[in-house]
Amino acid sequence: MAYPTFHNLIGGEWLPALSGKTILNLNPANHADVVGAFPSSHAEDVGLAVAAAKKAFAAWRLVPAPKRAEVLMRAGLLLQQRKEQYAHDMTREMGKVLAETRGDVQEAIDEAFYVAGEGRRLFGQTTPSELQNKFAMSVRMPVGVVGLITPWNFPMAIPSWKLFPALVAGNACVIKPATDTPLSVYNLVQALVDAGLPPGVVNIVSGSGSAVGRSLVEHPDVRAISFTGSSEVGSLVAQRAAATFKPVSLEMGGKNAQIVMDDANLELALEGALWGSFGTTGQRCTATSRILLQKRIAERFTAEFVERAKKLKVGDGLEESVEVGPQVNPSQIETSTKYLAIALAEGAKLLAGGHPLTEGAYAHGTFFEPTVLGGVTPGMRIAREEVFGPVVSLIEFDSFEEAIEIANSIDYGLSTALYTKDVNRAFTAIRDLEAGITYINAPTIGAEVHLPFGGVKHTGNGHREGLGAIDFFTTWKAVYVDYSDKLQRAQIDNAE
Ligand code: UN1
Repeated sequence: MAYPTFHNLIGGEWLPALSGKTILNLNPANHADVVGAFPSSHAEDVGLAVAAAKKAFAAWRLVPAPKRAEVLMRAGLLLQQRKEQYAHDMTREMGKVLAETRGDVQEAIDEAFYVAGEGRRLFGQTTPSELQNKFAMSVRMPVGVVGLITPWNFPMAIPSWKLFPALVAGNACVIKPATDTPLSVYNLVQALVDAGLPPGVVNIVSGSGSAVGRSLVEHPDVRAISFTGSSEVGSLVAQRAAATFKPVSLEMGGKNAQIVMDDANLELALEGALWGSFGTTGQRCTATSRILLQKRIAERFTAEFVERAKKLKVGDGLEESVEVGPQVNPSQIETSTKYLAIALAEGAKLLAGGHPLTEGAYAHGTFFEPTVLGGVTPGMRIAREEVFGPVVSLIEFDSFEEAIEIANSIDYGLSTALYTKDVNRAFTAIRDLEAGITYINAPTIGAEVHLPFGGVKHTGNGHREGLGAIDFFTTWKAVYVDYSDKLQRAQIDNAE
């Protein structure tokens, strides 16, 4: 079957990788469907892109921020017009169902409109000087050329969380899309280009993490790196970036718990658990992967949850009736399979699913049954390590305090959810859950773009996307204007 070939975007020109090599982007629901061939780039391509970005930065940083914001606003409007096409492209390359890929494009639209408003804020502070006739203020400056390394699970939304704030702040970008889902980044950047973004302000270099990602992280002219991916790779990114003192924003794994108290609205908790666990085929950093059940309702909840999980329709995300799409690639299936074996060996009980689907309509894709494990205890690896697939563990507890302790007993701290009608417990959980995000009576997924997104412990390194991204993509400058017409020595001339 014929398929299109895509090039890198460098300085406004579409160029093949210098290696001449490409990587095929396959539809995970049907590997015979090739979405396209994308460049397999290396350090030399990154070098060209960084040089182009550096050149473009010189002019872009001088464009008034409200004007920069207008480009984002126009890009958001174009994304609205193209939403259906881009969602379709995304389902083809990533697998998640159309309702969700529409949501992913919508999140990029939301981000464009949210961040466009920032063009007329980018607030600094004014503050009194300790000296007479002296004015003191702080202003935000762009960082320079920034490197963006983005994941496959939110192929457009997460790139938009990085690109748009970086751009409104006046930075130039080199983005490396995930090798599984580059087309959505091309679509996002195409909207920016069509909205009037000057050449070189955003450059795309496609290829592997070990070649392109690493070169970006190590390049001396790249001033900051924003990365979303696994904690394992994030740690390497941070270590390598340290050599050139680059600030790094890391958004990584999760092992997110939904706690269900015995006073909860059980129907609501069931719907939330099902959506949180199996939405995006469990491939969200915020996916529910532990459901903590208070003993009195555990049996009832488990029976109903298992029944509903078994009924979920798995298939090609392009079919509107499908509820759970494929996993993105064979290696994700291997991870799900591996963790299932580990869990069973540790004594967990398989209550639903548990197998890759390989027959009939599933034969050419990477499908895994929605899987529920019971009898899981907090010390088991399945209760502590990220699977990033449709595999969820049920853990029982006695008291609220025990639930909080179990929820906090892991290395990750991204998202948490509590289902209860008890307002005192809700606020106690908000205070005590060690996580960047806490939901009350809502699932662990569903973050909105204008709130801070990120986590604690091994989930991140303290930065936040959404509200917080501008902090990462700007650097503070302190400005003193002395209008006294004489030398005023701080800490000396004004000391009594
Ligand atoms: C992710 O979990 O990988 O919060 C990103 C959500 C989405 C973004 C999720 N808005 O569910």
